[in-house]
Amino acid sequence: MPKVYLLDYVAGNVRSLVNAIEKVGYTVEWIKTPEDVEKADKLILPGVGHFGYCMTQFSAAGYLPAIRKHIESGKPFMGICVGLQALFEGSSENSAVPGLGIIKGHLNRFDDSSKSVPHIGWNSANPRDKQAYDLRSSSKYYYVHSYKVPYREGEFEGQGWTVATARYGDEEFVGAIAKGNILATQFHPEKSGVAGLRVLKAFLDGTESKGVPAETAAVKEGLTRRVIACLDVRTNDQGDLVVTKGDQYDVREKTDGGNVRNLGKPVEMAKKYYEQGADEVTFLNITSFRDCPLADLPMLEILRRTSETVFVPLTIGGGIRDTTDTDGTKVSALEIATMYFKSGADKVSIGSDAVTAAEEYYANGKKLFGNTAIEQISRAYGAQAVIVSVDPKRVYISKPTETKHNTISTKYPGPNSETSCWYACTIKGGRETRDMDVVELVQAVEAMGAGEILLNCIDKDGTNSGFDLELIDQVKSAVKIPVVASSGAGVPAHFEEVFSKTRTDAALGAGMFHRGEYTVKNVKDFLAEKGLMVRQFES
Ligand code: 1PR
Repeated sequence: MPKVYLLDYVAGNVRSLVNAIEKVGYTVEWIKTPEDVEKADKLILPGVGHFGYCMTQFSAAGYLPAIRKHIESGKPFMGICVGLQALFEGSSENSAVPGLGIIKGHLNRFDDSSKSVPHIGWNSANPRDKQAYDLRSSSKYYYVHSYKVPYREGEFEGQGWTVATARYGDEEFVGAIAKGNILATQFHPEKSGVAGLRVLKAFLDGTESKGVPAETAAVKEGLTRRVIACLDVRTNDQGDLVVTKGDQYDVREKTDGGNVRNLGKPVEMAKKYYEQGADEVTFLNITSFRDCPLADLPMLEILRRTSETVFVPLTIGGGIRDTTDTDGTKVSALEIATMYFKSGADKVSIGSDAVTAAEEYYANGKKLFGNTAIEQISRAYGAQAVIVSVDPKRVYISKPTETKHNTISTKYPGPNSETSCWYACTIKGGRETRDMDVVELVQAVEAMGAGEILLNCIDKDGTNSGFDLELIDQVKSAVKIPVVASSGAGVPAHFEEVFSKTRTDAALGAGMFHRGEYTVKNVKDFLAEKGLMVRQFES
């Protein structure tokens, strides 16, 4: 198989990029020193995280002259995400550190006054005047970033570049840019399903579609409504790893001897949801692994196998905290997250440990410690790689002054006709309730560097009665980072309701998909019928 060279400098999920490259018929050779760059015919520079950190790493390791020489020699070069950003002159993410300056222009941060930042999800890469590398205006691609290259008509075209654009709110930015031997994408082709694999293949095969005019069809640019399939995974009483699903977190059958509900096999189900058009797949390991040697963590194998066939972002949650291995060795949350990233995860989700960290944050007068799992993983892999999974439940009160917590007035009165409530955070899968409300938690974890909130709701979980819109409204107004609404989806109309009535950034379903009542495609078709923009699966 022909080879492509990848620069091995990043902490990040390069596993999915390797899988994607192999899927389109190439093998990967790692570049470990600047001298290795000369060996490369085709070179890919992947990148996640912080612009300043990446550029400083390249520079300190002596890569910048070698990369520049490779590009100037006319050999094929592809930059992905921060790999695109590196080609520009600089970024306001760290103005002190220069970029390669191969393209004239600077990056700046998305305006977060009216939308969530980071920009996470599926958006266009719409070729403006010329086609390039099989980028299609009808396709959607997966983005995750806070800084962007603003697009101004003609600016880059004037320098001889071909540009494909996307729009987030009222900001138009560069999604991909190409000239001669160079292709750079702000989106992740390795996480963009078939559309992304096509772009990767066109680059590797050298089919850049020079000069062919772009399709003229009108394109609706913008972030699509993100639909996520979630698989709660645990070992059942027979010792098999199964996908399960609870009712308000109780995963045991009411009959059948109270066995753990077995709804199928994790890898197969993840693939099925990918092919139905799921925009992301989330695995939550709801069984503690305390008694299992870390090297044998069952989710590692599930991620390895899933990432070979599922080319959308994968999240893994459960047990991500500092811990002690069965042989007594201390293992940090960062090391556990690293094992997951190396096995194919793109994001990790932290539950119980986030609540403990938030309690310490407030006890410390809202000062950051710097060493919590969230901070460590966010520093090493970027905020976009850290999700905090919240498991709140309603606490009714007769009047708001009765509590110090952030309350809401509710349309759904409590057992004693109470019209006020607050949402208490829980840990250990809802088994223990803490004296912390959901607003306090999400604001603390945002300050620590979490990139997204997975907002479950114990009262709604498994009820098929729709999302808790009041909870979602309260959390959305408390943070700038994206929020994924979870718990309660029973029919496609519940997704339409949560997208139209709240400002949620994504919505997640579990039981309705696992029980085969609806497919992800049913949900997307319904949203499309109602005029909401979605990405459909491309085969
Ligand atoms: O605390 O960091 O070890 O993480 C444990 C993780 O496992 C947390 O993310 C926690 O939410 C999850 N978890 C723990 N116990 C359960 C359980 O169900 N017994 N599952 C559990 C949480 C909730 C959702 C579910 C939605 C949608 N699952 O993810 O998928 O509620 O369901 P629906 O659409 O069927 O209503 P840590």
